[in-house]
This record gives sequence, C-alpha cells and structure tokens, in this order.
Amino acid sequence: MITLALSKGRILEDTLPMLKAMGVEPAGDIGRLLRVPTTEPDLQLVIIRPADVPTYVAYGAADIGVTGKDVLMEHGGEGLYEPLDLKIAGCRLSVAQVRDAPALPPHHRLRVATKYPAITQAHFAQRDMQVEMIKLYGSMELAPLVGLADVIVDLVDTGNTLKANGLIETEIITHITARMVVNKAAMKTKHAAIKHWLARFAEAVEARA
Ligand code: PRT
Ligand code: MG
Repeated sequence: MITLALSKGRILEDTLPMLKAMGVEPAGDIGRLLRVPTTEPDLQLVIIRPADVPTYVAYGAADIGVTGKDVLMEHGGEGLYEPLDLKIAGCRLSVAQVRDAPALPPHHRLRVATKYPAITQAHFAQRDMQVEMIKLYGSMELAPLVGLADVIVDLVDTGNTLKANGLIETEIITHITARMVVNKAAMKTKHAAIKHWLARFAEAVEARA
C-alpha cells in the first residue's frame, strides 16, 4: 500500500484532475473523509493542510505527497526527496508594499509581515539586510495597510488581491509550483511502487504540457 498525502485547498483542485487523467479517482467523500481509498487497490489518499504534508512524508506517515514549493522551502525539506515538479498551482513569492509608500529613513529596520519567515530571512540576508520579522498566518495584504509592516512577503498569482488593496509587487523572490515529495526510507523499501507512481505522475505532467 502506498499512502499519498494531498494538500487540501487550491492544490487539491489541481491535483484531482491530474489523478483523474491518470485513471485514479477517490473512492469516498473527499470533502469529509481524511483518509480516502482510491480506485487503485494499492493507493490511499490522506487529505491534509499543505504545511503538514512535509511532516507526514518526512516521518513516513505518508510515502509520497504533493505540496507547494513555498511550503517545502520554508520547511527545509529534511528527510524528503523532491523528484518531480507537477507544474500546477503556479504562483510567485514576492515582496509587496503600499503603492506610493513614502521613502523610509536611511537606517530604518524594515518590518516584514509574512507566513514565510525562513525564506524571508534568507532573502533579505542575501541583501545584507537585517529585517524585523512579523509572522502571520494569513491575510498578509492587510499588514501594510494598517501600519503593522512596511512590506509583506506573500504569494501572488493574478495580482488582483494586491491591486484591490492598493499594493504593488516590488520584487519576485521565486516562482512556485506544486511538487511531489517522497519519504527517503520509503524510496528504498517501497522502491518499485514509488517508481511506478512517480512515472505515472510524470506522464500526467507531460500530457498536460
Ligand atoms: O489551509 P491552510 O491555511 O493550511 O493553507 P492555505 O490557506 O495556504 O491553502 P491554499 O488552499 O490557499 O493553498 C496554498 C498553496 O497554494 C500555497 O502554498 C501555494 O503553493 C499555492 N498557491 C498558488 C497559492 C496561490 N497560488 C495564491 N494565489 N496560495 C495562495 N495564493 C493567495 C495569494 O497570496 C493571494 O492572497 O491567493 C490570493 C489570490 O491571489 P491573486 O494574486 O490571484 O489575487
Ligand atoms: Mg487557508
């Protein structure tokens, strides 16, 4: 049996059609069940929050998983192989600020609100900037509007959310897509089965391209 951890939310919306194209469908109510059998006797799904996927897979509670590159970069990826870019749920991780924000005084320590403190710290450190990190769990776009932060580091897709809130993207840190991850031990102990599923996902990625 192979357990595949899927990220609920927008990544799931892109992953289910991909599974369907591979001939795999959930055999149960995916909205209610957290563990769902599939039409493949040797594949079951667990449906969890994106940020929990690296943990489930690293501990071997799931053999393979799908989550965002943003989540993987923030997690660090320890205990995981990342063999495949699924090229779904694309977006970018960017720095944004209020349009027409006044220039900051020379030695001002930039206040950055983000859900991604590790990536953000590393990004500004590369620019020799020590920033004050404000960790948030959502609605980052609000922070600069109410004076909580000078800038945000957040995901952007169409840019509509930034625009609607009077914010502009000032820098792209990295482009993001959903990735397949594999437990390092399972890659050895369940090698054939995992190779099989990686190949099927790779075919589905090719077919979409
Ligand atoms: O449930 P939990 O809170 O744990 O997770 P979540 O709410 O972060 O899950 P969800 O369903 O939003 O999925 C998040 C994952 O989807 C991210 O980790 C990315 O890998 C991927 N993804 C792709 C995105 C976007 N595109 C995206 N646009 N995640 C979030 N957004 C946000 C963006 O920050 C903005 O606030 O969607 C909003 C709309 O974006 P625009 O630019 O199109 O307006
Ligand atoms: Mg959410």
